Amino acid sequence: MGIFSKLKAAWLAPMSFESLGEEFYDQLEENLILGDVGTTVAAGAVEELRRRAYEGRFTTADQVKDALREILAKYLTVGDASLNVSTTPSILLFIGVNGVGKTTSIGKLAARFKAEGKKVLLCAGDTFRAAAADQLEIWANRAGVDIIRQHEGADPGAVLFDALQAAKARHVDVVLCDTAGRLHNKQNLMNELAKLRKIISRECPDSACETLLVLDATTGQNGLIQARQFKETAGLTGIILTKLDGTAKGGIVIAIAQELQVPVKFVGLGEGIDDLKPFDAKEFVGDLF
Ligand SMILES: Nc1nc2c(ncn2[C@@H]2O[C@H](COP(=O)(O)OP(=O)(O)OP(=O)(O)O)[C@@H](O)[C@H]2O)c(=O)[nH]1
Ligand SMILES: [Mg+2]
Repeated sequence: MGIFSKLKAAWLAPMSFESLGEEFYDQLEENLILGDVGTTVAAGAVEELRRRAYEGRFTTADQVKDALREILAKYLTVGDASLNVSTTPSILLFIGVNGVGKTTSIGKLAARFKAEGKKVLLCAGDTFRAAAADQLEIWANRAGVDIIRQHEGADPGAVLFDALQAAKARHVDVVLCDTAGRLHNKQNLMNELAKLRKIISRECPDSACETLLVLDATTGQNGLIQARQFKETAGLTGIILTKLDGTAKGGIVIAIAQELQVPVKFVGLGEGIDDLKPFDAKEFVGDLF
């Protein structure tokens, strides 16, 4: 259900746009909070809307909606929303809790880079289950790209090391590194991610490196807690928001962008190889309505 579905009545009611009623602002703020954008953004957005209304800028409900879209989109516009793959190799590390869509997003991005004519290498850094590397290998075949994998239980750092050496030797453009899903509050598992980051900066000091948090759009407030923890231990350069094809709207990324200043870079819209799109803040916010 969209953030504003409950507000329909308020939109349709005859309004005096010089002073949209207090009840409208209260409902709007409450619905923004229910939509997981966070209390800071909810209060800030309502405040800004109120200021514009006071300035007499609205004569139709559509203008109010447009203004709200624009205000919310501004909160989402932080940093650079494109992936930095400017060096050869460039390294993308995918992290996040279990089942959010890390491996699937890697498969989709691999196909995308391949279509752009880039040489792609996948790194099976999830050695926790043998099936994890198998799953990544299926994606490698689908996308028509190479993969570096080892046996189940191998040190993820060793697999990454191998992949980086191979990338340099084979003049690979982009290395996409999978990791095992982990809970953000399991410190030993989180430390492993910091170790992976160190290996990348040691082996490829001049490479562009992105650490991408994969986030399931159905995650509510817990998404912010996850993002804080992953940012603190592994650093984050971007977010991939998956499962936006469902009913979930993923409003939590507005709270994350506002608090952590981490941009959303791609969105997942299904399980297929083509179901990944660069993030568009205006479109995303429009879909909240
Ligand atoms: N509908 C939908 N399903 C998705 C999307 N992305 C991933 N999935 C599905 O979510 C499930 C989990 O995806 P994985 O890619 O295995 O997730 P993961 O983060 O690698 O999981 P772990 O390695 O177990 O932590 C699979 O069934 C995917 O097909 C998406 O954008 N939309
Ligand atoms: Mg996986």
